[in-house]
Amino acid sequence: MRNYDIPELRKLDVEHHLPAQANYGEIQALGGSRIITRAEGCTIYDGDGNALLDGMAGLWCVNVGYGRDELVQAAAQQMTELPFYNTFFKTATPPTVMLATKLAGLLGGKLQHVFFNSSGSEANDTVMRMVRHYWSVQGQPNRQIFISRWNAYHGSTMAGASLGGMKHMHPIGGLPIPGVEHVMQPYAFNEGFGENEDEFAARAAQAIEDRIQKVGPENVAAFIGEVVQGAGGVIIPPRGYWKRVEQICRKYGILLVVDEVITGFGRLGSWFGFQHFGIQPDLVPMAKGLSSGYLPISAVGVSTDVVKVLREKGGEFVHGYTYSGHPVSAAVALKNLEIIEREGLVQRVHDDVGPYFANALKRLNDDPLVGEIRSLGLIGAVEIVAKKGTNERFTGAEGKAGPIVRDACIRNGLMVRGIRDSIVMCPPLIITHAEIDRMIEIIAKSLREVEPTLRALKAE
Ligand code: PXG
Repeated sequence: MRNYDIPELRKLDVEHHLPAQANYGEIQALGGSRIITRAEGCTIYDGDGNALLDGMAGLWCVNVGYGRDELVQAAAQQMTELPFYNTFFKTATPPTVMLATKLAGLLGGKLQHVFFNSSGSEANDTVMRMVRHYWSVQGQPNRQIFISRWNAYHGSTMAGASLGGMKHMHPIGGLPIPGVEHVMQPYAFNEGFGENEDEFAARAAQAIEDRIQKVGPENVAAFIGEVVQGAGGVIIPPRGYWKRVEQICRKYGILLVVDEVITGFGRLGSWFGFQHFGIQPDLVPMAKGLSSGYLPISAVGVSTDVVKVLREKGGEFVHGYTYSGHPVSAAVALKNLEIIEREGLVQRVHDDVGPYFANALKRLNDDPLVGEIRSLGLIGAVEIVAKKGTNERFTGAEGKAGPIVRDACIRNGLMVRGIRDSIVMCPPLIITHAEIDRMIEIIAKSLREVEPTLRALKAE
């Protein structure tokens, strides 16, 4: 274990480092970021000697947990043999081809082709260009529009953030770029509180059809959605929603893009979320759990129907990244998938830890601050309300409850995400029952600790 001069690192962090999605004034006032120095299993350690149970699998990605020597060895071996070669010059490398083949098998059905990138955002940029190109070469260049949902997260690049429906992201960089339409999200606790589940599913899906008709079906290229919205607050769509969305896409002949960046690789107890919901997308962006975050890599699964058009009419697809199909990332991803398979982690989420997590969360149900708990596989959320039995937030402090509870959880040894008035969890798939119990205990304790603060905020 290396010894770091943490106060010096924090000082240098302020002086030179601009972290992702941060308020730089706030980081400066804080005197620098928390420095995470090492991790093992489901636990991360900071430079001040604190151990934190990682309820977020890093950033929704470390599916196989930390400290996997096999992944280190896979990277070392590939780096020794061939650290880099590109896929631009009618060339490819063994791990890249093998990973594409492996993913085609896991995706199944018509999803038999894979385009590689380094991040989820890049994957969605690829989706946008490929889909528009697909329509254009078929003589339908007017099919430009992507229909997405408010509060969706599809990345941080110009296309990714535009496809995303995070309103606060749009002013930064003058987004969204043209050709993206946002419709209501299937967020029952907010948008459909007290509504019958089937009716809410129908209403949320109808919003998509209404928009298609409004902008003209002949102008619509695709619908894009996360199977379960992650960064938006772990929003699990109501029963029947996805089937309806699929039917609408088929009815108007538009492509269905299912963003599996968070939900892929076992998170919901299936290899991919679309399999859980029983739908057949045309394109599937994925990242994160593909390599369990050990190295950056993302992919877009593409159907044979789309590739047929690209092959017959597409000409050169002038798109790609230096690191598309990076051999070291691909080798690590292959080994990561091997671990997931060998240890039966997808089945484990489905049969064991997923249900255990759902049951453990129920212990929070009686807390006066808890408005709803929800989970699917190993992803979950706790909604924080001012008045039990309602979805009323703390007035004067709307959107602040999540971060306040999160900070208390961190003080108590658990890393979670606070998203507006909820906290969300997405632990490594290897988490034990005892660790799940600890997670719930810490959340319960933290809720009790912050209640006076939250009630005081209300009075503000
Ligand atoms: N799609 C989805 C569904 C995501 O969750 C991306 C695309 C973009 O991936 P990259 O690798 O470009 O980050 C993501 C990423 C948060 C948070 O605040 C979530 C993500 C990234 C950063 C922060 O919860 N998800």
